[in-house]
Formats: sequence, C-alpha cells, structure tokens
Amino acid sequence: MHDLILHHYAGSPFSEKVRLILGFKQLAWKSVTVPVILPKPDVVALTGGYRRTPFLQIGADIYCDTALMCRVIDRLAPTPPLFPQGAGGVQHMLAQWADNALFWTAVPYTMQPAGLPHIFGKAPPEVIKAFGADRAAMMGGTRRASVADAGAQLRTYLAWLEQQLADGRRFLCGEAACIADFSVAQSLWYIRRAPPVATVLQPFGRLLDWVERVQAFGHGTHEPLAASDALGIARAATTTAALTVAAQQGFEAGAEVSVTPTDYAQDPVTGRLVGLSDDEVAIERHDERAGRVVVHFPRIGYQIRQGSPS
Ligand SMILES: N[C@@H](CCC(=O)N[C@@H](CS)C(=O)NCC(=O)O)C(=O)O
Repeated sequence: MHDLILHHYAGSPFSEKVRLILGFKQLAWKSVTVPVILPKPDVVALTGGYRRTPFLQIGADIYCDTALMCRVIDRLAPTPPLFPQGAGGVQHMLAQWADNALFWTAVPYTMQPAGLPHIFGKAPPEVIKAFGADRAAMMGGTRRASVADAGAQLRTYLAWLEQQLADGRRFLCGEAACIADFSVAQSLWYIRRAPPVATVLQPFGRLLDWVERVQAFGHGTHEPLAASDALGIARAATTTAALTVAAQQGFEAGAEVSVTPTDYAQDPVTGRLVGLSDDEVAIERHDERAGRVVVHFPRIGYQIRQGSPS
C-alpha cells in the first residue's frame, strides 16, 4: 500500500482534526508542508485548483476535504472506529455543525487583536497583511462575524458542548471517541493557541478536561516529505481507488465535469468523471508534474457541473 501523505501546515485547524485522527488510529504518515496563502503551485499540481488545507495523497489519489479524508482513513485503518455504532447518527450531524458553525465563530473570535500575536508569532506586518488579503479574496462576499458577534455565538456553543458532557461521559457521544470529538476539538485547539483569548473556555471545566483527552491521542508518527517528492510519488503511481459512476444522477462516466466548493474558496477543478456515488465524486486529470491523478471530493458542500466552467 502507498504511504498516507498529509499536505498541511502547522497552524491549520482542519489539519489538526486530521492529525489527531491519525494519532487516534496510531498511524504512520508522511508530512508535506503547504503554503498558508496563494500561490500554491505544488498543491494545485496535485488537486487541479482546490486550494484548501489539508488534503490527503495516497499514491496518485488525492482526497480533498476532511469529511472525505476521515472516511478514507477509517476505511484503511478501521480500528479503533472513527464512526462507532454506539455514537449513532448524531455524530455526523455534530461533526458537520462543528466544521461549519463552531469553526466560523472560533476563528474570527481568536483573530481579535489580543489573539493575533499568538497566531502569527513574530511574522512581520506585511505577512499578516498578505494573509488578510488572501483570506478576504478566498471568502468572496461572505459576511464575517465581528468579535462581539463571534464571542456571543461561541459562548452559546461552548455551553451546549458543556451540557453534552454534563453526565460525565468521556467523549461527546459516549465512552468512545468519534468523528464529532475531532471536529469540535479543532476549534478549541485553535482558540487555545491564543492564551488571552482562551479565557473564554474557563467557565467550561468538563469541556477543558475533554479537550485534553482528545489532544492526548497525539498525531501518530510522521516524517517530513518534500512537495517535489510527493509529486514524484503521484507520477510514479497508478490510482488504486475502486470507483464506479452511479447511474441516474445526470452524469456520464468519462464526461468532462467540474467540481467546486459551494461555501468558500470556490475554485473549480475540472477533469473526466471516473467515480460518482451519494458520498463521493472522483475526477481524473493530467498534470505535467503530477502525471495522471484522480481527485476525490465529498458530495456535501460541493457542486458538480457538466463541462468546464467558462
Ligand atoms: N471543508 C473543508 C474546509 C477546510 C478549510 O477551510 N481549511 C482552511 C485551513 S484550516 C483553509 O483551507 N484555509 C485556506 C488555505 O489553507 O489555503 C475541509 O473540511 O477540509
């Protein structure tokens, strides 16, 4: 089997979600550090234009979006289960809420003036300015929560989570960790990187104990890998994912399609449709440096369109 290659950067919350899952599964993986802002030439060589962080490479298969990456990791390493039966259907709903609603209060709240020096360290002002411009362009016209709004929403959400733990359970959906724990933990991890802002967590004692338990899973074992070597691995590999194109969804196998995130960073990826189901779409593309790759996306949060976008 090919190595698991995580393309990520240290300060990315969604990457932390996946790193903790790799720790939970006690997996060994290769670590490619990607740029925090555009341009990302080595990223788009593999993904075809998707710029978000992280993504997972397995040979010539490129998995975008942590929702899909988590399912792939759980399929490859089923023990301990990331989606335990006992955690029920609500684990998925809670994870989706955390990846969206909770995340978009935690990030603007942490990026208030008191938090910035902790997030950016000793970065010079032009780096912070470039980051702001990159993310403003990535978000398009989306309205970002003010610190006051984000704070109010965040405190409400934290109280919900504390209530969920009120019966003394070890994890959010019971005695075993599940996907919801990792999706929620990424936002708390981000807030805790900025200690003056992390005081918002103080009233929530059970939640603070819980996040320590999730962080204790660690990140598994990993070795650095150069982006150029990751490209070489893709070029040398043939895709191994077993794929079929479901009938009656309005798309033909082999047709040219584009896949675009519907929330933010709406960069289309174009290719030939090779896989389609209710929870995944896969397209094949050729890149001068990466060779033939198959790029996979979840269906939730993505739009498939016929042809290439003009
Ligand atoms: N739905 C995506 C969201 C990923 C996401 O928003 N990641 C942030 C970093 S934590 C990002 O891509 N920021 C812009 C970038 O890294 O270029 C997922 O689950 O993977």
